[in-house]
Amino acid sequence: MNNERRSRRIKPWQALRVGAYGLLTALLPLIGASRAAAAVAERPNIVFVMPDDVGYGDYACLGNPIIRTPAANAFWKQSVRFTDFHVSPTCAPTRAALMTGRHEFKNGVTHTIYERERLTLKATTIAQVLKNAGYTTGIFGKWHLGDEPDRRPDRRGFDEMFIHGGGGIGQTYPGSCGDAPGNTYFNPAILHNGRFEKTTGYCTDVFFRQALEWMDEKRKGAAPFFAYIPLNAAHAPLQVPGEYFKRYKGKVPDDTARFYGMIENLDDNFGALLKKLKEWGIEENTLVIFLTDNGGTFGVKVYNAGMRGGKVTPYEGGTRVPSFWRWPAAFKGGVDCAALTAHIDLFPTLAEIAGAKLSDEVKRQVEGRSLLPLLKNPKAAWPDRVLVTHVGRWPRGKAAEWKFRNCSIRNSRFALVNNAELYDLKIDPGETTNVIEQHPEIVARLRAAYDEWWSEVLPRLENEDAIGPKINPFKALYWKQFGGGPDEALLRQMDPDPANRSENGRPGATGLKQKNPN
Ligand SMILES: [Ca+2]
Repeated sequence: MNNERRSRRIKPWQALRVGAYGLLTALLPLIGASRAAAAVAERPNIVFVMPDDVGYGDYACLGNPIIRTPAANAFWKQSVRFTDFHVSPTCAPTRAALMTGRHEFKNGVTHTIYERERLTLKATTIAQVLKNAGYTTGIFGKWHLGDEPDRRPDRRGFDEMFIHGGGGIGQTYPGSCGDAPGNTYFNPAILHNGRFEKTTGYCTDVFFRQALEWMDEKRKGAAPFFAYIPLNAAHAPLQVPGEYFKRYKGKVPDDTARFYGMIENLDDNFGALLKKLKEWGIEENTLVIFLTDNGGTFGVKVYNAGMRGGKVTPYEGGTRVPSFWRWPAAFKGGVDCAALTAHIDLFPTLAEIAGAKLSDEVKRQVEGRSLLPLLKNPKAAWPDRVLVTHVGRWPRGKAAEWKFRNCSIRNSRFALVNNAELYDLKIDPGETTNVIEQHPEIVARLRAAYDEWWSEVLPRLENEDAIGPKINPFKALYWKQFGGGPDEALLRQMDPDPANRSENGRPGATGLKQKNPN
């Protein structure tokens, strides 16, 4: 066999190992029949941990002077850290982009409630791709891409499903988006593969415990596993074990103290997970990804890493998040990568690592790029690109009028915000000085790209006029299992009739309002 033919036969995951196991990889073609098995065994497990509503400024390793995040700090030291990594400004949109490799609007996701959080059934998820490539897949925590039976993760590529409903534990919104009745962050009822379990403990502890039990079982099997652990913490309501709140009480405002406590609790769980991977002897060949799902919230007023804005804004503070990647067997950690990267890159990265064969349709779906070249060499060539952010959340039927409201379009140097403000991020990362007059050519280019993008997405907003069921599906399922039903007030709260909504998109005529519908 000549070298050319041999190199064509090396699978992507084998090629990755050349650095660490060059000799082994070189010998693989000589091993004959066992070669294929050896190659498959080398594919890593994948563990993807994503806190909710935690920003770039909420980690000690990223400059926060108050919070304690020892596990994240240690992990940061071992990881490739993307320092210009962007997600969407809110929860469901980011999740839609992560699961599909394309902008959330192309998946019909333009909000976090009112059926506009539902991921189009036409999309293929990364879980489906990994499953088809031989992985076993599990989700533990917050899905937030549709609560109806055909929208849930067990129908979107996850073998194991352990989730709350809606965008958060205890939520109730009109239509389909809502959690089991009466749930709080302590002892919540969680949907486990189609039946509710009444759990014991704090929500974050519960999700990690379940994920670890599942990983412990799956690590003994032949297939590599994909464990997706999107926590609902530290999203509001700020319910936190008292001992964690006490650690920050008096040092920062009370709401931030609760928020920091939730993050430290999550960090303790993350540390315990990393310790388990080591104990189990699978640390070397497990890819662990840690990122957050939108910009900062209750910590922004204390420390925001020099950025402008937070969650639900189109500025840097709304979308730039921590993004740490560790896979000891394949690439070195302890380095920053400054390339402009994003949530849409996760899908193609994992697909390549898994050696998945993508259909032409799925290839057309994916807009992101594989991060593998950067993970192996953070200074690898990375052609400049344009990324679009739009906060969405327009009142029903107003999409066309919202084209230039709460949006930004950026390349690696400039961000054009709301079609009226241009920031030179290289010299002004805090977006303080509008330089739109100084760079007419840049503005023209970004505007043209935005126009093209908008005309492409507008016809694909399939959820805009959707009307959900009268009862939240999670609640209906819960009552079916345990008995009970809604009272009048809850019925009004779940009423999907758009006439009962106020113009700003919050429940109107019902008089029942909730904060932070994200
Ligand atoms: Ca969020």
